[in-house]
Amino acid sequence: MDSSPGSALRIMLLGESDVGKSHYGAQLLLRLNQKNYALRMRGAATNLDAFDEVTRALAEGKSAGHTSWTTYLESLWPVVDENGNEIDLEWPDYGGEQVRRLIDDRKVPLVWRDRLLSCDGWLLMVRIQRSGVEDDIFSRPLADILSRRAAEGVKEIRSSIQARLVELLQMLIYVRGEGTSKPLNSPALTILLSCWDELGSEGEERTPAQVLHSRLPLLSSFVKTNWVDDRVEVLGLSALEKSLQPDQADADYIDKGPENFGYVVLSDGRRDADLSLPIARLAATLAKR
Ligand SMILES: Nc1nc2c(ncn2[C@@H]2O[C@H](COP(=O)(O)OP(=O)(O)OP(=O)(O)O)[C@@H](O)[C@H]2O)c(=O)[nH]1
Ligand SMILES: [Mg+2]
Repeated sequence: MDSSPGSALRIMLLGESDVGKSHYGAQLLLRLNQKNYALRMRGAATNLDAFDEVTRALAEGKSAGHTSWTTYLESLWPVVDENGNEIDLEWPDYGGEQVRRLIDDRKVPLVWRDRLLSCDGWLLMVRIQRSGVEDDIFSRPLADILSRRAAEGVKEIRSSIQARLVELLQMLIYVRGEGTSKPLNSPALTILLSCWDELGSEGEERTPAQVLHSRLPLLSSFVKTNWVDDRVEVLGLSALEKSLQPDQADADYIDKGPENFGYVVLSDGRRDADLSLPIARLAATLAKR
């Protein structure tokens, strides 16, 4: 295999804990090692430790555990696209707790600042089924919320997930020094609605942008207002295609192999087994600039 240096592509994968970052990483690796997808490996990947445990669990038809919150690992995946463009993909895996802290503390530690400044595109993973729009000041009048919380004896008003994600994006845009006075060209952004299989019939009837608009309207309009149309994309992702258990093997997974599960939902709602498409498309968008 050829492993001459390609053009470096740093993707900042952003997602709180439990959105599916590690399982996507492991399934993506399996896809990249096959020949029939938009991206494929052209040399030896380095630093795959982060994915070993998940890959092992999936081969046994089980799901793996959380990534320790202090972990931050970056692996280098030399890939080539269908047009022969060689790309060195830097792919991170980390405990999503770190992103939660960025939002809660409203502070971006230096290491994260450096990562954000040097990356080319953002891939924001949102697990829509776990992102219910709770009551917050964006969805209901404050007086309503206060009276309900008082009745329920709840003291703290937490912002909803969509408010937190908007806050995260605002913070990151600020760190990159990109003002929002005009729509953003850079960084290109892909919102990946993960665990799409959990949506059931809604996932069959709606496109990813429609799901984002109906479930997380604040995030949807923030992105529409602040990004140039062709620099942002909303896709669905089901890295596993179904729920797996940590302690009970799924017979189908063992029979067919984990590489035969998982799909991406494209903007028009079509499903595609090629889990490398979100990255291939982001790389193509970045190449256009
Ligand atoms: N149904 C379904 N479950 C999934 C899918 N992808 C991941 N999961 C499950 O979601 C849970 C979280 O996935 P992880 O990949 O560990 O999430 P993470 O973002 O790496 O979480 P942290 O390591 O805590 O940051 C696991 O129990 C997975 O089995 C999917 O496509 N469909
Ligand atoms: Mg993880």
